[in-house]
Amino acid sequence: MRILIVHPRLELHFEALMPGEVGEKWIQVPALGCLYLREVAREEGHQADYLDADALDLSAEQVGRHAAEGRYDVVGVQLNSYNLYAGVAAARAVRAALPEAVLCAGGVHPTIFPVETANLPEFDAAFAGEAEENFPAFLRAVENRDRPAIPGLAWKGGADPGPARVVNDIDRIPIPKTDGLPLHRYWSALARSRPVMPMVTSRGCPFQCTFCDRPLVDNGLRHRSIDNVIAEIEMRVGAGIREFCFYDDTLTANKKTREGAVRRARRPPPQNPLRLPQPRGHGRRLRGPRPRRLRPRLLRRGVRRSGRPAPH
Ligand code: B12
Ligand code: SF4
Repeated sequence: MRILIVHPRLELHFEALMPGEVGEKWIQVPALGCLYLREVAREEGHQADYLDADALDLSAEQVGRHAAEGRYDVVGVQLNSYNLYAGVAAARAVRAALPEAVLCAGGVHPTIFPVETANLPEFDAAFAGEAEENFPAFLRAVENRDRPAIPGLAWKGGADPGPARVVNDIDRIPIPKTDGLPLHRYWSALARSRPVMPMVTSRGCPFQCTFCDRPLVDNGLRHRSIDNVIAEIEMRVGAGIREFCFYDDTLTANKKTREGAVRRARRPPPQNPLRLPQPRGHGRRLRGPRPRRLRPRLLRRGVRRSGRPAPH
């Protein structure tokens, strides 16, 4: 099948209430969750594409036209609460332009409201939580014109699916490729060079803060191996990526992975043939569960509040 996964353009509906600089863009990166799903769909033998309507500044109508031109069988839309209106508008435009396509939603908003999202007229199904297990199962169901009960997958008019199954060994999840991405559009006000790519070395969090949504979707803290993390860095550097933004829920939770990866990335050539720049970070982000011990160790390992990348 032909699959399209859409990261809708962010449209702020309350700009008039905010000081100008709050509405300004300070970062543009792809939606990592969508890239992971593009890769698992490809592994299942589908032709899967990712449309970064946010980075490309595409309106809902343009997304609809793109879907129709590509004659996609399934269109998935990433929905967070902050881009809900824009995501639903994009799905509506796809529905109008390509009525035969099956539409689904995933992301933080359907994770919290799976049944309500699936029952919106724009969607046929919605995913709660991580979808690397469920997206291929959903695609198989669509091919078989079936609606099996799958934990974490809400069908229109169906029951609450409960929490999703997740991949415990997250090294098994394929590393997302960057083909077809508008790399030149990815940047961050915190970075010194472009393009920038987001990355996670772990998923989940061991804590249960009451104000946070993570415990709702948390399936325990899971880490990628150092080899797997380094393989992604090497792949990205090969594609011309110059800086990374790490978006782990709790980057500082596992000392072994974190320090191991930093140590490996800092090895002098030839052990570090890519001659990666010295890793840097932002001092205030380094506060972990044991800040007094952790910070000096990370700082010794080369993580800096600021600094110049080593010359290539
Ligand atoms: C990286 C990140 C960012 C980055 C990049 C955002 C982007 N372009 O994707 C930046 C720094 C830009 C950012 C900004 C903001 N963010 Co943010 N961000 C995150 C963060 C830390 C990680 C997301 C991520 O990549 N996770 C890793 C991937 C692998 O997981 P995932 O995204 O959940 O994807 C999985 C599932 O959700 C699902 N899925 C996801 N998409 C889809 C699509 C389909 C079709 C399907 C089937 C499934 C599916 O499958 C994926 C694979 O398992 C989350 C916290 C979190 N842990 O979720 C907050 C989070 C998403 N952000 C949040 C917020 C509020 C914001 C801001 C509005 C903050 C602000 N006030 O400015 C802005 C929005 C600006 C913007 N233009 O996007 C909230 C959203 C809350 C909500 N209810 O929607 C979160 C949950 C943080 C929080 N707890 O408050 N953010
Ligand atoms: S992610 Fe942070 S805020 Fe959320 S439960 Fe974990 S430690 Fe608490």
